[in-house]
Amino acid sequence: MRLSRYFLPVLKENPSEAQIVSHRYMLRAGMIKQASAGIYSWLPLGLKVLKKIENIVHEEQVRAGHIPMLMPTLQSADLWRESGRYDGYGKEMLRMTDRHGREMLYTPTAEELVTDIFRAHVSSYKDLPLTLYQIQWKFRDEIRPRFGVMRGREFFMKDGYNFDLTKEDALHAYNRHLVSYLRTYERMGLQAIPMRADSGPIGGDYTHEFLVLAETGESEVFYDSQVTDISLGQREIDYDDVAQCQGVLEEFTSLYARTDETHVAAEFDELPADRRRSARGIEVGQIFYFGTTYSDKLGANVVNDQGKQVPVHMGSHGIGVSRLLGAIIEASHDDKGIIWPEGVTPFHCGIVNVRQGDTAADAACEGIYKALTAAGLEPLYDDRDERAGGKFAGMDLIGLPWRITVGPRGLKNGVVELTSRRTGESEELTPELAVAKVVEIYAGI
Ligand code: 5CA
Repeated sequence: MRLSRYFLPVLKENPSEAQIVSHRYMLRAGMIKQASAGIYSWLPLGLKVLKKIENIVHEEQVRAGHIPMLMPTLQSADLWRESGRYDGYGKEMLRMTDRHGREMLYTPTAEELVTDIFRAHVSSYKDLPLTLYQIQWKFRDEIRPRFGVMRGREFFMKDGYNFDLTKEDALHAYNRHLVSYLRTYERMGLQAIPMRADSGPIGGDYTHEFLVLAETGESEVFYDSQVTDISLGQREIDYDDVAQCQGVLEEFTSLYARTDETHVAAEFDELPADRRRSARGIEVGQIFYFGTTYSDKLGANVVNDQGKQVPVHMGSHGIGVSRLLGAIIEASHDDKGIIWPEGVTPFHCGIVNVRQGDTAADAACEGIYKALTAAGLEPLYDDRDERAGGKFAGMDLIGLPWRITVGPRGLKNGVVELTSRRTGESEELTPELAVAKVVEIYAGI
């Protein structure tokens, strides 16, 4: 993309409504624009990152054997009356009436809708296990929407639902989700710690929240410092291997890590003092096993191998896809702007022409642009007739992890500069080598 032809409405001043850094940078970098309280338009740069995150979530869900589908944003109230949640959900639910007087609602979560699909089409244990998921807009009329996409009213969420014959099978689905979520967050450059949590209005005995540590997080968390030393890394996971998934769950959840809702001070105090940590965190996902709560209410049964009708065991599992943009920025920025991890960056590499109009500089930039594009990467070429200082500040703000700087002085010696946004370190290389290096960096991502 050439910046002269793109739509990147960067703000020079700090917007006064933004209280935390991720909100400030998302507005300043022209990623989002508030449409009304807690509701945002996704401008081109914001949409690019949202899609990258969505794509990682899809890939990891499909890898775990889960099946994507799409349900509507509007639902009929009838199903929610059947499950008994219509009145209980309270004011967070946005309710409306259609022209025929039928009560409708904007989906805050889809346990009822997916169970209705299940009961219409599945009747035998032979069709299990089954996990369906979607990545779809949700609406919750939060009393205090704030911090930009962190606590929106309209937000993009991955919600998955497993249907299993037995509790054991459903707990394997729970473990599979835990493992796939760990992989998902790690691919985004995030450490998200599973913590024992409260099940809230979804209900159920088993639930973990995934928290990214950040001072601006809304949740208070308590943990053993050793949990921050564990990562999934490159290990091979076989999602059908019950023991392996259970092993990963135990590895990641045996040490003390809880949100304030389930915190037990007496237990925490038994840890050696130097390992006790209390901090704040951003909840980027939650998994639940709730047994037959919904299948009992909505009559989602299958015939088992004895020919008997039994209710299916279920769980639901969510990832805050739009919230993740905020969480990543909170975890990865400096005072100049965002620093995108390579896995989610909107463009792979910036190209800054410090002397637009100089024949040699223009030609070198074109060559680099074409070579990166031909290698399957997306560069952002700042080809505007602007001062170099302004171009650098803009690139730093939008946070592309790599920048190639091209100017007549370097070109006289046959070199351009390759700079890492994270370390600020630069290297002088020939244009060909700079391209090769960027291509190599992204080869493994
Ligand atoms: N039905 C379950 C799982 S599918 C569910 O709704 N879980 S949830 O309430 O925990 O939401 C899943 C994730 O969505 C949360 O972990 C959080 O990351 C994200 N989320 C929830 N509310 C908001 C909000 N108001 N703004 C942005 N993201 C949100």
